Amino acid sequence: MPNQQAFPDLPTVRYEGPDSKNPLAFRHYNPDEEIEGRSMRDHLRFSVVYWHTFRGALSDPFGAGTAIRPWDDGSNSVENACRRVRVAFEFMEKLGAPYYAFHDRDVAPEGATIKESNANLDAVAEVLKEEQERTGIRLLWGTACLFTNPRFLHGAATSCNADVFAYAAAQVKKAMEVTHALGGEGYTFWGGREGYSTLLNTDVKRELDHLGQFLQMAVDYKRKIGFTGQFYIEPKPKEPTKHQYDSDAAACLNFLREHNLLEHFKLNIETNHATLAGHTMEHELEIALAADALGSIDANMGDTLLGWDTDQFPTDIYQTTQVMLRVLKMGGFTTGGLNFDAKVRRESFEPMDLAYAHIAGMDAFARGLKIAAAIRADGRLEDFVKDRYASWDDGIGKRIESGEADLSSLERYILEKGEAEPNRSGRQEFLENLINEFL
Ligand code: XUL
Ligand code: CO
Repeated sequence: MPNQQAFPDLPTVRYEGPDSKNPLAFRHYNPDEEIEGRSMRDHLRFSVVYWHTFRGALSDPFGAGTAIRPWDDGSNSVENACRRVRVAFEFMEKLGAPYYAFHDRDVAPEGATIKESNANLDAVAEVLKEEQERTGIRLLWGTACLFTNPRFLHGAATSCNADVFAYAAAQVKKAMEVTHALGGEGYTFWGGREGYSTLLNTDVKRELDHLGQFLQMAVDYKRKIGFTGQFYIEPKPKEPTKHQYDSDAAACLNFLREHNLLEHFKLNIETNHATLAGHTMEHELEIALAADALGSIDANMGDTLLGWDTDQFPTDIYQTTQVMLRVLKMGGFTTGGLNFDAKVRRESFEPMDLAYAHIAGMDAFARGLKIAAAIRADGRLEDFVKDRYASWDDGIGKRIESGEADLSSLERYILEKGEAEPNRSGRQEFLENLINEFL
């Protein structure tokens, strides 16, 4: 039974079907319902983030935090941190979220020394472990916060100061150990300040090489402690820096390839980061998929009228459909999941807003999953794309794909043929209308 402390007005959220008017029920997320032979729970693998949901004060650059969190005494004590863990698990259990994710410094307070910080983290990890065992909720991934403390103002692994690199390494070592001890299924590297504000003071080549070394050390240590979770890199183009090195999926893949790290990492793609990079989310997912490197998703959405990382809860069904089309195309998540890296608006300051927000996100993705599965079952979209490339299935196309052609043989072919037939229509509007049939 869930604890009944911090969320007295939140019952265990249940599926009531599309006609329900109960705002504390799911209309579409029916965890045991099978889609393409797999339960919705296993398709979606929802994860609650600790940082926004339990540490976000709802401040913005112009104003103080507005969040009302009666269980939190606002202190930096380990006791407060441990109480918060119980609240987090009460919330996640009532919500029916199977996973969560955290940074080291979200769950436990930073001490005066790294030794003290490690002891704090160990103390809180004990409670995390207890609550994981009590509820069956698991850790999707852990990570280290290498961007909040002023020591990281020039970056962490890409800092101009070698001592800062060493500090970050020590912090990652500990965060990985704790993630491992908690049975984490992954570990994420988001380069909070791994980039630059101006090139005038920056040795790009040296910084990138340091980042490569840093990640290699993490790979080595992972092997040493027998941690088998998946490593992820999370692309983001800017904010807080002017430019982050891991700016988008393609840049991350190139970096990993250049530093011989590709086999050790997959990508954790975040919707609002994709749009900040000037891409659609589906573009980023396709690029990751094409390299067989799509690992996990930080599920949120941005606001096209605002130029920053608003981290809103994903409620746009068109977008969740596009995402789930790619997840299904991949054959489903293995270690990854849909991690709600999202925060309620500053105006949504009551504890119950956390529940409404997650229910909205979960239902939007459940609907996206159902719609995506229906589009796939219908088959017209897939057939159209397949057909569009039919010229590659035999004849000259097949010879090119199989490596049998060269420039001379292609010249002979086209001299004989005379002209390349104009291709068929791309039918974009027809396809957009086809998608709308299913919404
Ligand atoms: C920042 C962001 C991070 C990562 C984890 O924009 O998305 O919270 O997900 O460090
Ligand atoms: Co994120």
